[in-house]
Amino acid sequence: MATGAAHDVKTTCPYCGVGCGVIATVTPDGSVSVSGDPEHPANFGRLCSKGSALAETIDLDGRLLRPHIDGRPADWDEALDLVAARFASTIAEHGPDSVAFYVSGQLLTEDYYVANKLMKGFIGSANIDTNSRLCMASSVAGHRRAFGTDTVPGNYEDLELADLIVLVGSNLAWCHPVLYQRIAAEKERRPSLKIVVIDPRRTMTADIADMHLAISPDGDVALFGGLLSWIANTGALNYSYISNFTTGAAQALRFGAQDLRAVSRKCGIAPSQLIEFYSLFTRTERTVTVYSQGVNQSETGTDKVNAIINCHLATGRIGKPGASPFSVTGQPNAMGGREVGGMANMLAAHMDIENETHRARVQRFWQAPTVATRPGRKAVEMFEAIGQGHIKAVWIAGTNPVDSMPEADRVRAALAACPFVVVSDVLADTDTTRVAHVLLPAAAWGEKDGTVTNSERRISRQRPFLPLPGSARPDWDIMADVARRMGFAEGFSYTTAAEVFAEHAALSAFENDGERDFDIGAHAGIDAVGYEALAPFQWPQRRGAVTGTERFFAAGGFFTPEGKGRFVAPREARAGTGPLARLPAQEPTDQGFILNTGRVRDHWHTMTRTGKSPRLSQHMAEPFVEIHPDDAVQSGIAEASLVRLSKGPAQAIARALITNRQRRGSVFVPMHWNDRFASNARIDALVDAVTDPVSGQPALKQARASLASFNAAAYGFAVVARKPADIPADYWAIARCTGGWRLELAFGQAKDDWHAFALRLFGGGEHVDILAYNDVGAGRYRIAAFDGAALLGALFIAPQPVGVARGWLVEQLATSHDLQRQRLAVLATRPSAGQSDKGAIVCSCFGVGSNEIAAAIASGCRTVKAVGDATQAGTNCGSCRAEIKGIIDAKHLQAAE
Ligand SMILES: Nc1nc2c(c(=O)[nH]1)N[C@H]1C(S)=C(S)[C@@H](COP(=O)(O)OP(=O)(O)OC[C@H]3O[C@@H](n4cnc5c(=O)[nH]c(N)nc54)[C@H](O)[C@@H]3O)O[C@H]1N2
Ligand SMILES: Nc1nc2c(c(=O)[nH]1)N[C@H]1C(S)=C(S)[C@@H](COP(=O)(O)OP(=O)(O)OC[C@H]3O[C@@H](n4cnc5c(=O)[nH]c(N)nc54)[C@H](O)[C@@H]3O)O[C@H]1N2
Ligand code: SF4
Ligand SMILES: [Mo]
Repeated sequence: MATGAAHDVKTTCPYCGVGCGVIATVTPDGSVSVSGDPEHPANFGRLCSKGSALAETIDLDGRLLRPHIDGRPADWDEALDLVAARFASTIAEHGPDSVAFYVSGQLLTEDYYVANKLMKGFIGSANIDTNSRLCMASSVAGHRRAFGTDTVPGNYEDLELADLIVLVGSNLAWCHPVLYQRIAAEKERRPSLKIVVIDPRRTMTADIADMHLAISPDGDVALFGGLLSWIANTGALNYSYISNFTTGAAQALRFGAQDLRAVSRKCGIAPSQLIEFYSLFTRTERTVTVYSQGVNQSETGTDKVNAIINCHLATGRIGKPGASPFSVTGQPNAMGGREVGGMANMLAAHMDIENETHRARVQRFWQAPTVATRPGRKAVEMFEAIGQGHIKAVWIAGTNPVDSMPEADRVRAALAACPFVVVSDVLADTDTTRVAHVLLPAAAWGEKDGTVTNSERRISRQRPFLPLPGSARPDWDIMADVARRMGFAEGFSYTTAAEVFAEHAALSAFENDGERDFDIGAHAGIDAVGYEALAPFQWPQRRGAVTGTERFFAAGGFFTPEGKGRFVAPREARAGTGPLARLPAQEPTDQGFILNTGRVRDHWHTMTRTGKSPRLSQHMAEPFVEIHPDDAVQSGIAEASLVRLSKGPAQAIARALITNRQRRGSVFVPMHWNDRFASNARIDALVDAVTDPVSGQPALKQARASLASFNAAAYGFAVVARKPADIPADYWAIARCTGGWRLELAFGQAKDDWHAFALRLFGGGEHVDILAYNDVGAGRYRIAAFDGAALLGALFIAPQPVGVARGWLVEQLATSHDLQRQRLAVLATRPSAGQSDKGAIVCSCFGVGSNEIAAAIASGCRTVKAVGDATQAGTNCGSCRAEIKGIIDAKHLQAAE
């Protein structure tokens, strides 16, 4: 690496499917900083809170640096020989379908390509599935039904060109923040741009919306069926588009034909609001409908996708500037995984496993000994088959199914009982690595080299800027090495990621005369130099093409056999049971609450990376459950108390967050917390593995759970400089902060000796100075321990949820306490003169808390910009601007009352 001067490397953010360009600047002393790439067409320089904090997540703390076999370090030869031998012997004894790969939309295209080639072409099974099954499967299935292939017709630019953006089941403000910022900026520039949010919860995304439709869970098929009727009844059908380019309109329209009151009852939205939305949609030619997991993760996910696409086909609003349906991808390479056919029911390069011509073509191209002839097991079925002993060897790469799969306890038990489990990960200790026989250290973001494809089909390079640590290797390289050891040397002789990419590009163009949408033949002969320089581009980019085709289907050209786009009526209609014979999930209380799950702004999935960042860990520091105030009263749950959620034997404990942003009868729990960060918060243990019959995607948003107050005799809050080895509390949640960790605690029974508990928690040595205060009668106890001027730990115990200045206490870990007065202030949690408690962190970039924002508002700031000028909050990445606006609005409401 260059010495002397800092150098910049252009790469792509490893988090969400927006796919922002990032510039990593490496200084001669090895420190790294990141900024947005102003030239990248996804973000034009912007980054969200997670992207901005990337440099905080690349340290080697907790990294897996060597292969391990049964818990002991091993070298690569031993580990890979074992993997190859066990896979080969299992296949020899039980056939190719007795093994499986479970991979991830966070792998790079090159990794994914090699894994898929090995399983489908050389092992001869299609038992390779991916966490994209939990994420994009319904969108893929819906696209294939309507378009004949898995194509996203539009571009990000369409969001700026639209006059109406409908966001369905998408919390864009938190989950695709840079797209949200692009929309927010356009809305500010052009207030006539209308935004409608359709979500059972009033999320932060709803804060820029002109209309929020608080739909009942799974009411989407009815809502968009009703819209289709409305379009027809008000003369808004685009007859020429329908007759020239589509089929199936009549049947879909028959399904949609229902009166408004029936629709209203099914989707829980008042007729007047429906009319308002339907008229707005009908009269606005430039409409983009963006959808995400509130659509995909449902038992009716594929029908929801088609119900949305039907409305766009009916109005001819597809693939036109500012007018398209738009499924946004979650993971950085969900789209790339689809291109290589990394799912159990796909082949490669958008070819179909059921199609004999396609199979023969792929086999010929790969010169493979075999090719899988039928779809393999989809994620939920795959783990069932592992549990039943049908699959006897599994390789998991880049995903953490013990936390993220529905019925997660069964998944854990299945893996624990499986004869041979291989896990490739970047971390040594996750809930999934704990059940592995062989652990393989993978190269992480910043170290690995390859490509990813974002939501608008744009392929960008991830480039390394850090050396490979320990003996870590890139995923494609590990997979290819195992393939060679299994006797498939000729198909897997790659020495660089560029070679893999060149082959993938060549396959996309192989015998493709326009029959297949995915074609990047322009890059088929790419060499190392070209690959290094590869600038972001959109597919398709056929051989000889200079730029990609920007949009699909404005003038037909679908990939179905008849070349037409298909309207698809939902399955109730197809089954002849009439419109929505089965009602969508309503809110009955006898079966418990509807358990809706999803994401928070500053955490990523199972927190393996964002959990390392003090900045990102302050926004939401523990698992929570959002409950409507009336439901809280009925269930006897008080604000900030703890709630026990249960479903059968599975339980989780989370903090009550009582809010009228939540619907009655539904609760929302984030998916992120797990055994590494909380005592009892793996929410997927409570989620049933109910799947959409077409896509196999689990209904992760419509589980059920019962709620009860968790009766704690004592609550605690602590800050500690060193991470405790164990935390003997009935409830705990731990979060990183600058200088240490913060902990929330609760106990079914108060302890007799809090002092001993505290010292165990702090890991205190002999020369520790202790200040303590004990009010036995009131059940209050406080202790602070200092090692010289450094705070080693402080613990606060109370019979109710502890009310202390958390933000201020956290800062004390990084503060010097030379004077007794300063130490006493910690014990009293009383900021001394000139200091104050920031409150809960809202702006993670500048560490600005809610109290500081409230103070700015009290001193006269009336707009997000004014608060930003006064406090800096919201002036870097902008991810918190919706929350700042929320605080301003709430203060105004208070003032008006
Ligand atoms: N901060 C952050 N960003 C992320 C991720 C992350 O972990 N953290 N993960 C990335 C990934 S992989 C993904 S897939 C995306 C997901 O991005 P999103 O889909 O935007 O996120 P979710 O929070 O899973 O769910 C979106 C919304 O669906 C709503 N919903 C639930 N049920 C229904 C319903 O029946 N109908 C409708 N219309 N809405 C419903 C929920 O209330 C929720 O607000 O985010 C990506 N971005
Ligand atoms: N209840 C509920 N469950 C859900 C969801 C929900 O909304 N609700 N959402 C679902 C969705 S959409 C998704 S996408 C999944 C996500 O769920 P997971 O994929 O299980 O979550 P991650 O935490 O992203 O797991 C990624 C793992 O890969 C490791 N890793 C990171 N980089 C690399 C690499 O380069 N190579 C290798 N080999 N490993 C790497 C990380 O350390 C981590 O252990 O969760 C699903 N589960
Ligand atoms: S929006 Fe944020 S998380 Fe998503 S790619 Fe951009 S910087 Fe990364
Ligand atoms: Mo996802």
